[in-house]
Amino acid sequence: MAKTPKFANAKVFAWVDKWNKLCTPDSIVVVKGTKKEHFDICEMMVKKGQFIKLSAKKRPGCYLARSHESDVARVEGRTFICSKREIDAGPTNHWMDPVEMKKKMEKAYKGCMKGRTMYVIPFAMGPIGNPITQYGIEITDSPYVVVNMNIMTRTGDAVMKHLGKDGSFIPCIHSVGAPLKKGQKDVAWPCAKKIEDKYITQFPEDGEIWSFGSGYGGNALLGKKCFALRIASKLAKDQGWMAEHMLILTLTSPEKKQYHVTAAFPSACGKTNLAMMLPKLPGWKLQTIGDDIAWLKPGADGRLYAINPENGFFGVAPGTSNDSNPNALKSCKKDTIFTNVVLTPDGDIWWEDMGIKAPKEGIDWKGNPCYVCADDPYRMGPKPGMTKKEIKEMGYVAAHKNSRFTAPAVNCPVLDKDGFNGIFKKKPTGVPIDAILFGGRRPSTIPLVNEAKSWTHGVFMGSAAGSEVTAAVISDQIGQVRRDPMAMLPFFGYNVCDYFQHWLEMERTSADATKLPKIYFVNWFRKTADGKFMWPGFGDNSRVLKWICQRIEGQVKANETPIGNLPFAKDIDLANNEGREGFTVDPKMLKEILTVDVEGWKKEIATVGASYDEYDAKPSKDSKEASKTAHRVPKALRQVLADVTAALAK
Ligand code: GTP
Ligand code: SPV
Ligand code: MN
Repeated sequence: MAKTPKFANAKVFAWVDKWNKLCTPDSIVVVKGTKKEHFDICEMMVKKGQFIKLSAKKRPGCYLARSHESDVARVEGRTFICSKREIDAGPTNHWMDPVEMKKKMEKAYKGCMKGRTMYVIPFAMGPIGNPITQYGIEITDSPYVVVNMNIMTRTGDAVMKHLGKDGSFIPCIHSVGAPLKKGQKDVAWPCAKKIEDKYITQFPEDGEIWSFGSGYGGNALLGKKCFALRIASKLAKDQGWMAEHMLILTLTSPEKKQYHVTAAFPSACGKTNLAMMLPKLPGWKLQTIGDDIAWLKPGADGRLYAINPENGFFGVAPGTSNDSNPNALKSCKKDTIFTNVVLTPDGDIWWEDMGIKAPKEGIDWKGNPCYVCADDPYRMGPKPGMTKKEIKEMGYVAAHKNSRFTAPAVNCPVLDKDGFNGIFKKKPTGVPIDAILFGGRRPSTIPLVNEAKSWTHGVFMGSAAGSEVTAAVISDQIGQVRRDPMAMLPFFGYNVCDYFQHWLEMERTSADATKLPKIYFVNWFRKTADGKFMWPGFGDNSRVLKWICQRIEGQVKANETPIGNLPFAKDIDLANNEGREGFTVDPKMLKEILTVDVEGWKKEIATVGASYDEYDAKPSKDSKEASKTAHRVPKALRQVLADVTAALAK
């Protein structure tokens, strides 16, 4: 049995000792967070066949991993919020009694690290020492998780030192759930293969995260969704701040005025892209602070101040090209881990819609050979000489739809270094937010941009968000529209109704509510009847950001409609509207996506009402305990719903 190492911090010792005894690893390594240690682990994984080292010339410091076919995305069906009372997890979460869940999971953890090394990762969510930053200790038996955590969070000695003798942290335990017998050879991607053997469990009241059976993304990199969203959203509610699934960007106008914008879009709906977008509009400059998560705290001046708790980007690979997101491509030029993309013969990587011609031959995400398509040099198929149509009909892709790159934020050429380090005007406050955007993937009905008439109306817009389900989650509903309030559906750490109420409270408790950000709803994804995007998106989205800045400054009028304030088409700046087909704005389409589709909206609002009914306390054994107002959709939001319904009927 491995001996538990000494730690200055008694709580860290107790956490590691507990799991050492239960999981019985062969050895224990405490992660120091040095470059050498990081690359030593990567090279060890190369030797074990778990990583492929990419060309030192084309992708220095880069590696490719291929996951098991059962382990390619978040598993929402196996994600649990284990509060004492079911009603506190709410109707959108899977729940189990925490005592029962711990008993059940402890059985699974028993001996689960046999034949493996247990890594102890001290990590920070946020710049070390920043007043908003929080800390964690993740125990894992996955070296893949260690090197990904090294990129996605700040790890190692500096964190341990900051924790000192009695600093607090969120304790996290993770195992791939695949112990090795004596002499048994490891596989390329160990995990529990059956979905029902995987558990992603949050204990919001204990502030603990227990994950078992998966090695992929948010299931295993526990600082990300489990901590920075599920656990943090509960902390934030209790302490009066917000933990949101939002990018943060800095926008500078030609007049050199700076704006900070956050945007909450569901998984694989455009956060990374907007966060590092290259504006098409001349004179506008955009810089990145974060691409997935924002922690926002109210300031004494009434404004909301935000930091990015992360240290890297876990970005969707397919679709990332020089046309769509050149800064993301540059971010993964070095020191990046790629998962489930295509390996090319020259030791580089490739994916669908990378804007680069496919190699003649490659290895697809499953490790099988793949070949350039006969009639489209930008596609690959599983057999030589296949046509685009044949490949499409098979539903074949060479890079998995949720294949990802894990890239260090410092690689991003447009990183706002001050903002990224939580600094504004030389103080560690985070950046003051001017606008909050909500959005989703909506082929119909939802206009390009819609401004909320008030904070409450904005909260309503967020609560009413819907989006097509994407490959970021293992689901049989991919492509169908589902309600995804504030893009947080999979990430609420508590009851969704109480979360809505918390958003409303931010206005009530603000030192100056007139300074709160203005709220907008955007939709880059409207489609024509024959399935073509009506708006070019990407760099052209700068045109919408400019309109938002002009609204903040009171420089343009808006079309006041029953659903909110829409731009007049003439106010969307079409400067530099040149480029390839599909990458320019069609003024006729622009008119259409700025018009209220009254019949579509009537249906939309009815669906929102139905979702509210579902959120209202479902009968559970706690229902009697629940008061009449808690755990119910706030009256103020029901009122907006009624007002919009009435206005549409006129
Ligand atoms: P998560 O990391 O899962 O939270 O996703 P995300 O919100 O960061 O999504 P991301 O920016 O990676 O975009 C996902 C997919 O949407 C990619 O394939 C993009 O090419 C595509 N996409 C992003 N922005 C736009 C846009 O403005 N228009 C269109 N048509 N597609 C977009
Ligand atoms: C998402 O699904 O929203 C992601 C990817 O950002 S994961 O980290 O796997 O949750
Ligand atoms: Mn995300």
